[in-house]
Amino acid sequence: MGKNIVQKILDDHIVTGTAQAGQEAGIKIDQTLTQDATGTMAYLQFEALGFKRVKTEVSVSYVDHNTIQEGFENGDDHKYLQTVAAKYGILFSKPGNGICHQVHLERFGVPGKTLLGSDSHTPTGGGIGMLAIGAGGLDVAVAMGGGPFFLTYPKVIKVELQGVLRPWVAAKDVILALLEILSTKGNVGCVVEYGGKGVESLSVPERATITNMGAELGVTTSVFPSDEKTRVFMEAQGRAKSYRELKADADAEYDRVIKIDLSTLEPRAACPHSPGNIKKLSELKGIKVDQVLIGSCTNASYRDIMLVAKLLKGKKVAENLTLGVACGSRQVLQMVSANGGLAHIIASGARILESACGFCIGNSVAPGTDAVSVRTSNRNFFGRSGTTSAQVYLASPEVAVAAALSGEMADPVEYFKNFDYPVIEQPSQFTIDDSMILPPSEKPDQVDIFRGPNIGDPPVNIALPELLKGEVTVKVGDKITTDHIMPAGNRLKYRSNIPKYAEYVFEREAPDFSSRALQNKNSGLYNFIIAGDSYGQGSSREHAAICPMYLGVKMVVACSMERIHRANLVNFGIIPAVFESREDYEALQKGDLLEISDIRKCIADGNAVTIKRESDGATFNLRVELTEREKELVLAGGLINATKGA
Ligand code: MIC
Ligand code: SF4
Repeated sequence: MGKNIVQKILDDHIVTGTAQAGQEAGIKIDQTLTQDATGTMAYLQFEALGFKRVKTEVSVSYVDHNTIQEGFENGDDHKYLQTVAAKYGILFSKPGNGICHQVHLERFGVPGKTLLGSDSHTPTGGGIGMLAIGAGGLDVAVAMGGGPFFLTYPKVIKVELQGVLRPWVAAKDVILALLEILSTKGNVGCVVEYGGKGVESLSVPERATITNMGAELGVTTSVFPSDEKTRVFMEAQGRAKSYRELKADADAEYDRVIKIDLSTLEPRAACPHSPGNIKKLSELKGIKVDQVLIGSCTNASYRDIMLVAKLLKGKKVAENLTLGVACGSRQVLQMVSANGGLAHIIASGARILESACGFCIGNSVAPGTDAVSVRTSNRNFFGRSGTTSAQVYLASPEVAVAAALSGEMADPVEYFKNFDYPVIEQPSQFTIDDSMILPPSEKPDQVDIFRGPNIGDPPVNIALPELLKGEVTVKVGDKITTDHIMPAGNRLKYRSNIPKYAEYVFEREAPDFSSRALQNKNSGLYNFIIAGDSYGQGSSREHAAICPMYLGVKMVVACSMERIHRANLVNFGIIPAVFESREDYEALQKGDLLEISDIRKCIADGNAVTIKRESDGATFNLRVELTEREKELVLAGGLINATKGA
């Protein structure tokens, strides 16, 4: 039987485990990327694990998230990251060089290779035919040290693309259409592989928009074939030598096939407050818009920004609204400034924002009270923009410009009907200037690592006790994202200071959580988090596990859980348990005192776990499905303890 692309790459990289869907497999990682908001902790862990040099083919440390730098903390983190990179053999992409995923695609992505990144949108690399996976920083630290990355050998969903997109319908509409079909939950353990004739019409940056936002499906990653379009892109990036063709065998099999006819798609938007809440623009037109933001790792390629420039040329942004534009990388910014595109954007009345994450993570340009914001980014979780009452819609650059010019939601097909759709040709040669990517030091022994006062040691956990007794310190609903658990925005600067950052766990959901949990911890009780379906959606931030661990959380019990967050919990010694029935979830309440008398034995034996509620003696059955490797981590109190033999 032939192989699909996912199987080909995985089978080339598997070093341990079983190549069978649902089983755990360990794979070799060729490349890693980190960004500054997750990277500081990842490198602190790399150091704590005692590694002396990265063993990957390429490891890059990007600075793109915390670039507002209110106070000394982020600047210090950047310096720490730069010195660590110089010492341990890592390339360092300076702030201003662009967003990690965009820069990595341009300068480092190689078809057929594996990429592990401490950011959930690492699957952007699937646009160039990589198997690119997002993970917690600790998993990336292990991979940098040469250890395997463990994942569930996936089921593969083929998305068969037919036809060609109509003018004004964009790559973003393809992924929004897929989100409409698959939704944001229930896809754990799957990879999406694109195929079909329709693939040929999509450029690498368009494919990358699709694989980037595939993260919102909750799949492990998404991947496109590597073909002539890939070759042309790599050649234009001066990297033709790294190109290789990659396609599925004709008789490859898939677990599911979904067909999308590109020529029938209409412009869409994800409505507040979920990337899965999709509506067609025809249903949204007329909604007044206060803010339009174009940028992020999803839609800020040369193609996207040039399209925006051409659409804005000679026009003015509507009076009632603010438009902000951020190029995804310095390469894009250099090119659109050299060819005059930037001048049209400036002349239209747009604000030019830094080539960084910026607005996407809510650390700048927060909308006003009740404001409607249309963005080309990938997440519109409640409060993520920095304003809880804001209504954030996610859409293509085409939709964003139609809104910016008209002042309201407008279907670009209709709005631009008297305008020729600008075809943006891929340049035969992109501007190549890697001067903001610093190579590691040639004299690593002489590099002193800089540590500012905000940088603490990674917190130490204790091994799992035999008697687990504690309080339900918080009970949350369905689809709780890591943005709900561990807010980013203006709290981001505390990423390297766990005791301080831990004060903000569930800041909006349960403002008393942190103090209550700490009080329990100090009086010898543990904390339980009770949650509904799809707990831990969204980002890879391991702080959503580290900070609860620091506060004495030993178990999360949810109706279901997302992949990266579940792995992060295990890495930090928190048991990821699942309710046998939804009624049990309904029955447990905040404040309940719970007890498991023989938890170590249950975990070690792989038995079902039963919790007893102290007040009435009621019992609740839980499933704790852990591999032998994961059991060891949970029993030891996390990966660092297990590695050090604690
Ligand atoms: C995000 O888009 O949510 C982030 C910020 O990039 C996160 C990483 C982080 O929290 O630092 C992600 O996607 O993993
Ligand atoms: Fe940055 Fe936003 Fe992309 Fe996350 S989703 S990497 S915050 S641009």
